[in-house]
Amino acid sequence: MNVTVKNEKLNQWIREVADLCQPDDIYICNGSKEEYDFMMEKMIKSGSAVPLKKRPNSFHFRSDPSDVARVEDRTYISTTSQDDAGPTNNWLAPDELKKTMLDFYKGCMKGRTMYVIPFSMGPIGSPISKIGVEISDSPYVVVNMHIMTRVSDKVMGLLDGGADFIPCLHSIGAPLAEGQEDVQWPCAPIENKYISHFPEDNLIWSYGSGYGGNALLGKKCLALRIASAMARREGWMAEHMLILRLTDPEGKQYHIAAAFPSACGKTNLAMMQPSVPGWKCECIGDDIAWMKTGPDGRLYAINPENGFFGVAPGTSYGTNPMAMDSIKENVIFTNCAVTDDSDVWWEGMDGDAPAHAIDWKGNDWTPESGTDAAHPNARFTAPAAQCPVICEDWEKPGGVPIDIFIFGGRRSTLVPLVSEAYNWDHGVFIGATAGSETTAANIGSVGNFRRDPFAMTPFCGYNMGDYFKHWFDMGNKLGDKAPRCFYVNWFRKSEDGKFLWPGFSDNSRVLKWMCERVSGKVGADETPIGLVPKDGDLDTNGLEVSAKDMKEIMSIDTDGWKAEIPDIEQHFAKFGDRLPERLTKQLEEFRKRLG
Ligand code: TSX
Ligand code: MN
Repeated sequence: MNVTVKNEKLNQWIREVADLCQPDDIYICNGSKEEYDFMMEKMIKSGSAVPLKKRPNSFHFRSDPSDVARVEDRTYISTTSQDDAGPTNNWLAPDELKKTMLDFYKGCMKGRTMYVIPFSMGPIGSPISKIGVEISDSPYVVVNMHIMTRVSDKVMGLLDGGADFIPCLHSIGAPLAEGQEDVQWPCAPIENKYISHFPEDNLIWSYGSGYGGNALLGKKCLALRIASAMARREGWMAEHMLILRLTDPEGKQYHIAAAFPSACGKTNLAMMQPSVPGWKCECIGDDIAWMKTGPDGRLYAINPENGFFGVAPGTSYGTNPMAMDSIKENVIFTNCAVTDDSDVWWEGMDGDAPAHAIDWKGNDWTPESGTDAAHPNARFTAPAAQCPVICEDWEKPGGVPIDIFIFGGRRSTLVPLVSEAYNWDHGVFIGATAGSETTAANIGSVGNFRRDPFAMTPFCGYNMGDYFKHWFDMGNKLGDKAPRCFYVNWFRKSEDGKFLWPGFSDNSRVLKWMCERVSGKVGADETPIGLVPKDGDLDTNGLEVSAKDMKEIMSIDTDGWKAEIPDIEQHFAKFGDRLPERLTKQLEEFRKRLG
């Protein structure tokens, strides 16, 4: 071991894990550039990292084809009572799950180095931040954690001073026998993978996968699943939301937090550049928001992350120029295609496909191959500070005051471009019933509609009925200082199957209307589903959408909504007696408004 650890709880945990997992070596990380370079050099030598000539200090990794995404059916919320995990989570009793996993962990780091990664989620020292320590036998995890979280000896300093931390244990589950040669991406077979959360003791145990959210435990495991459970206990919020700042032509700032399920373009919206003249948009975060009430009673948000772990396919100068400019250097790419001139490529990138590349599986690829060159879930890991439109206040310890919550999904029919909730309870109803149609990028068949309350289904660390209740409790606490709630759908289609709304930069028109609602500059029309823009209030200057299409985008299909009611009832019924009455009341009022 390279460092003496003064924090007694940490010291003891490191010893316990080392006794259990039996690594050859223990290395305590300090987050330095030297450490990053050293680890990367080792991975280049072993053949797992490929340096990219076209992008300075950037590297490409190929995962095992069986280890390419989060494994939701191997993800557990392990609470004493199954009811506390609720109907949306996989559950195993803590005793049973820990016994199973301890067997897997026994000797699982033989032949490998055990890395101890102290990290902060949120700016180091912010009152909203939390410290985690990940123990992992994956050097790929270490370099990704360097970018995605704040790994630093300053964190170790806080720990030395007695700060508490969330233990996050990770192993790829691939010990090496004496003399055994390593493979390029070691991991365990699917049936041995476990992504386990013990919210009652703020503990994360992950085994068998080296990919993304399964292995970078600060993100989905800590900042969403464990943090959501802590947030409910402590009276704050951990949400699957982007955070952005909009500034109007007079210089007035608005802060927006928005929840969308996957494949709705959350990262694109987080970095969107307005088409409306005079309006400015800056990115604070693209995935997670931690929010606490401030001294003035308003809700303040921080981005607990330090980087972007973005889906590469579909990212282009057309869809997200600010992301493209964020990934020019100092980036880790995973499961992209590598071109003959040593750059990365993926489906949906600007320009023509390369005539030849090496695909994500390491095979020769040409446009005639008929297969994906990049895996649909290929990723870039890039420092948030590299985003050209990162907000100067993105690391402000106290966060930014949220004015607006947006809920959304991908709906080809029914849901209009934008509506505003009548009040907080109606906003919670919208969040709780929102959902999205599946695309090729999701599991499940294309075009299936699935409810995904607050885009939190895969990430809520406790019973979702209690989570709805927590939203109502936050509303009570915030009172008239609560953010206003809106519902958007960028994906409505015409009868002939064309997207009606141009989306992307033109979404600024929708955000502008929200800001004008908040500042009281515009009124709204009441409809059964909520408040919608009055004629002429949605800024369509310079927009090439016909009046007929605009009408269709905003049309309210009362019969269609009535037909949704039984599905909402079934959805709510899943939560049994944990469903707050205030949601039942919202459904009743909705039914009445529909007539
Ligand atoms: O991210 C998207 N946003 C939000 C942008 C800030 N996407 C991509 C979703 C996949 C991740 C969108 N796709 C959006 C959108 O607003 N809208 C659409 C649908 C759409 C696609 C293409 C066109 C118009 C709408 N137009 C042309 O192709 C010319
Ligand atoms: Mn996400």
